[in-house]
Amino acid sequence: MDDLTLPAEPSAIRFDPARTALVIIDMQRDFIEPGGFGETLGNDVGLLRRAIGPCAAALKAARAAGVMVIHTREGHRPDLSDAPPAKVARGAPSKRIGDPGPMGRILVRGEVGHGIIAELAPLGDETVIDKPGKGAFHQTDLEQVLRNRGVEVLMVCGVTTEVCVHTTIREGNDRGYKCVALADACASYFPEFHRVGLEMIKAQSGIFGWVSDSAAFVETLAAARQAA
Ligand code: TIU
Repeated sequence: MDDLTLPAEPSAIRFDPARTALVIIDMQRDFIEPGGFGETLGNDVGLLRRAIGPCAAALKAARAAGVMVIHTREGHRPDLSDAPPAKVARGAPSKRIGDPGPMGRILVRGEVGHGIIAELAPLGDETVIDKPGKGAFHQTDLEQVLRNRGVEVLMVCGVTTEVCVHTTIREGNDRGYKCVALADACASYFPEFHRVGLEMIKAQSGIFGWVSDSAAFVETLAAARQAA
């Protein structure tokens, strides 16, 4: 397929669906549902639900168009050997990483809370990246996976905008990927941080990426299918 043009800010971006990945960041129960990591930090987890529908729409469109889909999950080994003490000890959460909660141990791999929400459950042939940090490249094989598929453009969505989405876009940009945040498919516990986080990406002529939205992504892929 020829390159497509996605409406975005600060400028439209051309992308080849065969060289593009939809990267869905950390749409896990631990961040989105009560009783998980997000709530232990004192956040209103309900604010993140607004990203679910747009993520699901982008996911459906990517699957239909054969765009590579990558899901990430933040979390740690059960023995917490990969959890930096500075991360575990930080702040005054109601429960720390590894403590038992209503969805199992907080932010620990294999627990119910660590799983991706049912609405966005990965299919068997989709890549799931387990990440110990905020960025999806840190201490993972994401870069190898992308290189093996010749991926050049990352459409990034998920939670939270200014933490794991931002860190991943910054990491991807420094590695040479063109990174696009799908604005409505991202969310934050702090709506103002969401807004400003997106502004930061596209400021200075797109200092580390582009900002578009789920409808633009869906419609661009749908238009290409109709034209084919
Ligand atoms: N707390 C918060 O806003 N985010 C995280 O801890 N991780 C992710 O963003 N996934």
